[in-house]
Amino acid sequence: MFRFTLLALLCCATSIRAGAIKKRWGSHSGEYGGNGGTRFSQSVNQLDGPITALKIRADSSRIVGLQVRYGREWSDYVGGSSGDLQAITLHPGESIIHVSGNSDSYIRKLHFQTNFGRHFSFGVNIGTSFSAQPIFPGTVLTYFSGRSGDVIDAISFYWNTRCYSTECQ
Ligand code: MMA
Repeated sequence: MFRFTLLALLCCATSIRAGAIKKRWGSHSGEYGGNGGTRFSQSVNQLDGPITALKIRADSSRIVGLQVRYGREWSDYVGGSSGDLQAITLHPGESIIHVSGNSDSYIRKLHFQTNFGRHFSFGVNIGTSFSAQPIFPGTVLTYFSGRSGDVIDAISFYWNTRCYSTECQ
């Protein structure tokens, strides 16, 4: 009986601690944009590693599409085919720490800032501006979700510690 109680205590103490650790680092910004399109989430992609590159498609008025590389693996492309595609490759150890932009019923502009002081901007100043950053110091952009159809209708940003394993650069 004593052994059982001890085991139960150990189990619960551990899970409470694990819960607290998770809560301390993860935060979420958004969703920005409208209700059109269908929902996408790259939450599973974060298991491939930290964000290492982005491809963004934009036309004269909207952010049209998005593809993200997690570690060495590209996510599915979401969005449409109009406009021009541009790519950003992050340096080893570089992460996105702030995203600002503009939105209304669509995502009009995305501006990424990294912990290496680099800035990348896509799209135009139509709609209302937003500013998204993590709550917890030292955490970074770990994945995107949102809504897409012919363009990116809406977007959310998830922030957490850069790496889940010690092997990660
Ligand atoms: C499609 C459809 C809409 C979405 C737009 C823009 C043309 O319509 O998916 O629901 O709002 O694309 O992405």
